[in-house]
Amino acid sequence: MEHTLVLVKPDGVQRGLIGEVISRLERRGLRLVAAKFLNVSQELAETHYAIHKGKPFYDGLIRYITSAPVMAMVWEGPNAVAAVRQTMGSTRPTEAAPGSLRHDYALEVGRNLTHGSDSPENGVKEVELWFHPDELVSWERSVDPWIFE
Ligand code: D4T
Repeated sequence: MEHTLVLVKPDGVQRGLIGEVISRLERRGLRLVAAKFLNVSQELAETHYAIHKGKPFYDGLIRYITSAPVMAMVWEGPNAVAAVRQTMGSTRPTEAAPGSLRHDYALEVGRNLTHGSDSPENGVKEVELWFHPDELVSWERSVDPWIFE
C-alpha cells in the first residue's frame, strides 16, 4: 500500500487546523499509519528541504518549519500520494482547487498549512526520514473493503 508523509505545518497547528486536516484525510478514506507532534530540528528541516537549498525562499522556509510544532503523520491507501496532494490543493493557495485545504484555509505559498510527499518514491524516503520503522502501525479497518477495491 502506498505511503505518504503529511505535515500539518506550524501555521496549521497554531490556527487549530490539525483536526480539520485529519478529518479530511479520514473522510477521503485514507488510513492513518503513524503520527507524532514535534518541534522540527534545524537538521531535520535542512534534510527535508535539501532540494530547495540555494533558492530565494529557502531561508524563510527553514525558519517557518522550525518556528512552532508540527503534526507529522504517515497515511496510506491506493494512490495515497496523489490523493493527499489533491485534498491539499496546489502549493500556491491561490491556484488551489476550490474545496481543497489550501483553497479553503490559506492565501500565501509560505503559509500553505500542509506538506504532502510529491511522489511515491519521495513518500518512502520522507517516511524513513521522519519516522522509525517501529512507529508505523499496520492495521485493518472493517470498512476497508468498502473503500479499497
Ligand atoms: P511542501 O513540500 O511544503 O508540501 O510543498 P510542495 O511540495 O507543495 O511544494 P514545493 O516542494 O515546490 O515547495 C516546498 C515549500 O516551499 C515553499 N515555497 C515554495 C515558497 O515559500 N516559495 C516558493 O516560491 C515555492 C515554490 C512552499 C512549500
